[in-house]
Amino acid sequence: MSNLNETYEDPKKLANDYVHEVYSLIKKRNPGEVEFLQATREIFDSLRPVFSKNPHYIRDGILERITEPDRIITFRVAWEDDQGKVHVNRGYRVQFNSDLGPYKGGIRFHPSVNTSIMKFLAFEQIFKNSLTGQPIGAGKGGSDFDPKNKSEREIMRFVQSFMTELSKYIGPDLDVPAGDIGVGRREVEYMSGQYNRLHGGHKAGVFTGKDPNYGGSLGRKEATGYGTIYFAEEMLRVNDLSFKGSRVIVSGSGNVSIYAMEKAIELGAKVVACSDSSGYIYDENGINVETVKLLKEEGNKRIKEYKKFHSSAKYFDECTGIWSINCDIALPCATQNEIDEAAAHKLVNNNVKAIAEGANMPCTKEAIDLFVENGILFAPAKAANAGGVAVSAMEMSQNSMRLNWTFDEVDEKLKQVMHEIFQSCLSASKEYGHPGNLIVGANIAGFLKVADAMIAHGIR
Ligand code: NDP
Ligand code: 2IT
Repeated sequence: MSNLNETYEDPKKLANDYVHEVYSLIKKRNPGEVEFLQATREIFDSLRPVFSKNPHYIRDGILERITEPDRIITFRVAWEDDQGKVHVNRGYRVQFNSDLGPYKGGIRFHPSVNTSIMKFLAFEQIFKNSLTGQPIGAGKGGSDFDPKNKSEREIMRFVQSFMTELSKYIGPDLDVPAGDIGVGRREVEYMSGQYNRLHGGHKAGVFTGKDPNYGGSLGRKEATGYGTIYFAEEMLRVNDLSFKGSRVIVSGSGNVSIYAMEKAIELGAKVVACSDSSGYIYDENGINVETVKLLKEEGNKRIKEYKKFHSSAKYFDECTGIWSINCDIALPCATQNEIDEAAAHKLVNNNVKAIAEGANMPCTKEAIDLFVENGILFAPAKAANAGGVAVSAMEMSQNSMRLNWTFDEVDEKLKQVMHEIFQSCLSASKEYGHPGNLIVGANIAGFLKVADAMIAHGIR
């Protein structure tokens, strides 16, 4: 910044000018990348007090550097369907930051995938992975491939083609992918199989989220959902609340949603609704998670079919209607921007007490502002859903050590990690003048560790 010395007298103005200047710069540099700009803006807004207190970050151009990925790899993925017709999708891997360890983050297969979505997810991952306290950098990848209505063999052929290209850029000490939307254990195993085929034999620790029978960690499948509930329970506890006896709604019915529901119910909550991208089910008697697992984990079915098993359940077309249901705690666990201002108004009017983000950036800025204005407890994604990647890092450790921890050992470590993340968010929120605001706390605590590592590693 040109005026660093002149404005040093007024640290608040200096910080505001810096944030404003860099945000304008990245808006110009990343035109049309709506989700990426949304994610950066939220972080920038939180970091003002950090720059007022520590102007050396400004001199070191920390925001300009942290918002520019190390590299972005995009590639053609051609594959053949069961009828012999050739299709072309685009593959991505954003290797955003490696100051704390190898690039680490999931792979998403969804038709909406584009550069902006990949970059927002990889950018969020920098701060999330930093918060876990584990030695992992940040990345994200995926494709605009739509796994819906594809045969198992088509999915396998697509993944093999995707990995044939991506395999050149990943490895146990370089970049370690995992799952995300549309990518579960089956797809991770196909990726792993193709990687090993290309590398002349088994290489441990290239992927996480593997099958526990073949090098995966017990507890990884449950980790994101359980971790979200452990984090939310900590937040509720310090406010004299708890899951016990509360009404909960959970969007989505995939990996994160299923295990968030399971743990919330175990802690005494009643989950009354969940959804998929077509619609939602509502059951005043409480959702039966085993049925959801049967439909979604084993059956690849739509949530609509839940009604066939439970006559007390009602199905509604249009998934966003779920936010109009009366609840104490809402857990958005499906996708980005699923709670907009209108949905947030409905939740607030129904006296929601707490929100915990299982998905990545599921609430728009307007929705978050409304929750904060109304004093609703808010657990932000990069802290609340960090349990998934934290257990991924544990899977990497187990692979390196050539040994396996039990489910209970992993679950205990997950609880401890979520506790520590909660404590560091809370104490950063206090230290930087926003006591109890976990959004600010998570952004600052996640930022400080990685920013200091970047400075220690020199100007790059
Ligand atoms: P899954 O693919 O297992 O499940 C996704 C669920 O969300 C499905 O029910 C899906 O419905 C629904 N969904 C997806 N896209 C949309 C959309 N555009 N509108 C409405 N509903 C949608 O993914 P995960 O459970 O793994 O991921 C869910 C969220 O959690 C994502 O934001 C992901 O980035 C985040 N996350 C995941 C982690 C993990 O370990 N898996 C870790 C941390 C965060 P349908 O089947 O109809 O598409
Ligand atoms: O968003 C995420 O944190 C994930 N999809 C999990 C990443 C991982 O490497 O386990």
